[in-house]
Amino acid sequence: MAFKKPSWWLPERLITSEADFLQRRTLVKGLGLGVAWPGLSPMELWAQSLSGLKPTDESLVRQYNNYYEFSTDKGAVSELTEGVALGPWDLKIEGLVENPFTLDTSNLSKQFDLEDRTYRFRCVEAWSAVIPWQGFPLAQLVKLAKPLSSAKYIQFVAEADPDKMPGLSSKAYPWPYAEGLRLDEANHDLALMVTGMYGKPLPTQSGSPLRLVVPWKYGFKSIKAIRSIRFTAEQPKTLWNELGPNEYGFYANVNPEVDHPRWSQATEKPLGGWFGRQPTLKFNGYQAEVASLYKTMDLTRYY
Ligand SMILES: Nc1nc2c(c(=O)[nH]1)N[C@H]1C(S)=C(S)[C@@H](COP(=O)(O)O)O[C@H]1N2
Ligand SMILES: [Mo]
Repeated sequence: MAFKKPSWWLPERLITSEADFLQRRTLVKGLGLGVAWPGLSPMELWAQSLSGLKPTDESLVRQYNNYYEFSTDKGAVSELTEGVALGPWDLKIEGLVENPFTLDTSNLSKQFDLEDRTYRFRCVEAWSAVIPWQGFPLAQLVKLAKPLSSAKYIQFVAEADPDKMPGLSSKAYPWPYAEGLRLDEANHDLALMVTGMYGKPLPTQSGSPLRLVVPWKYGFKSIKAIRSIRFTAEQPKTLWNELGPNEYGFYANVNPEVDHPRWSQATEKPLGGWFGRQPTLKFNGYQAEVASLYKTMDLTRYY
C-alpha cells in the first residue's frame, strides 16, 4: 500500500534530507546555496514560549523516522518495521575495560532502574520533537564496564541484518551505522540508554531493543538498535562523519549559531507544530547542564 502523507507532514521545502547530499553536494557546491529562513514573527516567539516540554503527539513520533537501515523515506520506515522485531540479543560491551560483559536486552528492567525522561529532540535536518523516553543513564553501564585509564571514547555499532533491514542493500552508506561519544560525554547524566517511550516498549522504528539518546546533540548521534559498545583510545569512526566530514561533525552539538554548510540551524520546525518554525536553542536547551564539557572548544567553529 502506498504511504499517504498525513496532514502534519512537513512540506519537503522545509526539510533538507541528510541523504540528499550524496546526490546534491557537487551541485550545491557549485551554486554556493544557503537557505535563508525568515525571521521569527511575534506569533512564533509566543508559540515557542508556550511549547516548553509538551510531548509531541505520539503518532507523529512513530511515523516520521530516520532509520536508513530500513529506508531513507521517513514515512516508509514505520511500514517497513511493522511486524519486524529486532532482538532481544546479547549486547557486547568490550574494548579498553576491566570488565567486558554482555547485556541481555530482554530483561534490562531487571538490571537497571528505568527512569522517565522527557527530552527535546533536534534532528540536524531542522525538525524537532519533545519525547517522553524511558531508560537508564549510559553512565551506569560505563561504571559496570570499569573503563581503563586509556579509554577516552566509546563507539556504538548498530544491528545490520539484511534479512530484516531492506535499506542495507544501498551501497551509498558504510554500514553498519556507528556512532560515538567522548567518555566524559557518555558519563553525563543526560545521556540515556532508551528502552521505551510514551510509557510503552520502544517500537522497532524508534530503535528497539535499545538505543542511545543524547538530547544536546543532533539526532543522528542517537543511534538505534545498538549491537555493541566498544571503549577506545582514539575517536571512533561514525557513519555520518565518515560520509560527510564537513557536514556532520563528530561532536554535532546543537548550535543555532553554526549553520550546516547547506542550511541555517537558527530555527527548527517542531513536528506537529501549529506555528511554523521556532528558534533553536544552544545545546538544544541543555546549555546549563553540558556547556562545561566543551570549555576548551571553539563553539563558533565546531559543528
Ligand atoms: N541505527 C540508526 N540509528 C539512527 C538513525 C539511523 O538511520 N540508523 N538515524 C538517526 C537520525 S538522523 C535521527 S534524526 C534519529 C531519529 O530518531 P526517531 O526516528 O526515533 O525520531 O535517529 C538516529 N539514529
Ligand atoms: Mo537526523
